[in-house]
Amino acid sequence: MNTFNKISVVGLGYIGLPTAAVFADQGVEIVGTDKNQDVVDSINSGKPHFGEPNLDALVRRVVENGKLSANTEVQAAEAFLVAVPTPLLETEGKGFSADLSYVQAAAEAIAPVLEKGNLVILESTSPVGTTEKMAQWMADLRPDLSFPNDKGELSDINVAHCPERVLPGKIIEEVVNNARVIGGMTRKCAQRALSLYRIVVRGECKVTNARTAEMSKLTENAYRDVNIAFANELSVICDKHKINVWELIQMANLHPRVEILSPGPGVGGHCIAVDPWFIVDGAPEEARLIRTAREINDAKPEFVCEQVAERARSLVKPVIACLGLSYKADVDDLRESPALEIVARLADMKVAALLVVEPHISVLPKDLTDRGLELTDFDTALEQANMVLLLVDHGAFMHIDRDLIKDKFVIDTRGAW
Ligand code: SAJ
Repeated sequence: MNTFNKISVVGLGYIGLPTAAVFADQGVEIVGTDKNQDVVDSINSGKPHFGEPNLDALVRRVVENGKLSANTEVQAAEAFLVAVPTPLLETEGKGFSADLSYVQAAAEAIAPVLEKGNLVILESTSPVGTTEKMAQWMADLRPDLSFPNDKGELSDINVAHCPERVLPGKIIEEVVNNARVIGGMTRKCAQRALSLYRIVVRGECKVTNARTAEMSKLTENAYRDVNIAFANELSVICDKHKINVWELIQMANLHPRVEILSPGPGVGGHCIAVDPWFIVDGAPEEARLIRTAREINDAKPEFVCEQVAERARSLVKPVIACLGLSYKADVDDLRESPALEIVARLADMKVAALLVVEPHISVLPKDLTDRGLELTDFDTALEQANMVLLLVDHGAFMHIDRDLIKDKFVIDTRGAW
């Protein structure tokens, strides 16, 4: 019961593909599914469809040795790992809720191939109660099988939630070494999920129920969001008082029980800027601090644009080198990126000519090309600009020759220089 020879991974994105590859590397046969044919073709040719340190060689190896294959249809397996997106849906006037349509589609795609004794694990970050819903969606399609929703410990199918918690840029290392929270709909579900993760996870594995596991993941990201909001609010207050916020934080952090995070141009990525809304949506009256933190972080790009516009107005012909577009340093991921939002806003404000530098991509996103912007290399941008706006603290920007910027207006949103 506790050995898994064949696992199906549904959704081969930023989480699903590395997870599939790490299991495959331990000798488990992995059949991955993605509805995007290009993603499937790319993986079957041994190439990941996005950049992530150490992923290329790993995927090539497991595809070559036949342990990982991809498909657009879900195949029968002993266990199913669901790693599909749970994006935000705007709820009129109230904020945002989770779009569970991909989880539902995954459940409906798994249901026809389910067999008695199978285990289904939801890894996607989800609002409290989603694992139960996923089980119910499968149960609705398979009245011949019993699920934990009504048969509890005796169910034919086991269902659990084990949220992914890996940091983009360190995914391969963290899939293996991070502690995992394993939430079963029943104790048996949790024990079976535990035995599955033990194949690859070296970190501590904590067993709990599905709802606690769901809330645990949301809590981790909301905790970080609230702490970054504190730093971002400080940066706005310091701007008013003409205090260098970086110096201030360095001073305050000398206290043994103070550890303030770094202010920045805003909070991006597909996790921290998203997940706290799932808590707010589930408890709108109660989650006041968490909502406010989201609003503070979301307001930061506009604040940066105002700062830039004010400086630009003092120049006759402002030309701004905008350095970095990704949501954080040394990744190519532009999802929910505040840097991208800032560049698009500045283009709309028409405050200056903009030179966009992003060493991790080769083509600008449509949002920016539609605004007539082009990708420029670092050296050319520095040469032509009279203002420099550092938006992402990429390693490539850190060893800059100070002489090149000494006569330019510099706005460093990351406190990196
Ligand atoms: N940021 C700041 N100041 C800071 C730290 C971060 O402005 O002091 C900004 C970053 O620039 C970025 C955003 O916050 O725009 C988020 O970056 P991050 O590195 O804090 O986190 P993510 O989104 O890459 O990954 C997070 C991680 N969660 C936590 O650290 C609690 C990761 O472990 C999760 O697995 C991931 O979310 C996820 O998938 O949920």
